[in-house]
Amino acid sequence: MNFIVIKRNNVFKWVVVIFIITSAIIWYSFQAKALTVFQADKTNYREIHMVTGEFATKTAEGKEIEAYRWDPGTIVLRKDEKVHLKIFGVNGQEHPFYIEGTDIQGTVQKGKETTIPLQFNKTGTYRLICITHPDAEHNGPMIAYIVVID
Ligand SMILES: [Cu+2]
Repeated sequence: MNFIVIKRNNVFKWVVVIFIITSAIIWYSFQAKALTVFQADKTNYREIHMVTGEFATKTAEGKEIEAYRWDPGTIVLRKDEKVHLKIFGVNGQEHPFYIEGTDIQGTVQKGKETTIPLQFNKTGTYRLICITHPDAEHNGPMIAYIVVID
């Protein structure tokens, strides 16, 4: 018959071995968890929310002036980051838009949310322009700036 004999002077060695194994398991579990969170961030789209707004007032002469706006007017993305830009139409019936330097285009309608998938592989500033309200002469400028950084 074979017995596992733990000699008294070996007890300290066993404690050290068990301590190292336990530490390794805890460290590995923590690493695995951290990695999962990182991967989730990589595959999920980050959501950025925007609305269409309107500034309206009267001048001293009683003339009504107004400007439609994307709000917020500037958003920041990382290069290659996957983002869903969700724009909800509040003011104005309809805002047909395009993003300069891309083939992205669409329309935001009152009471509806438009989702625009974004992913830029080049840094720079891209303008989201409403075709109906591109400048002050057309109740704008309804332009938002998409800033893509490294
Ligand atoms: Cu507009």
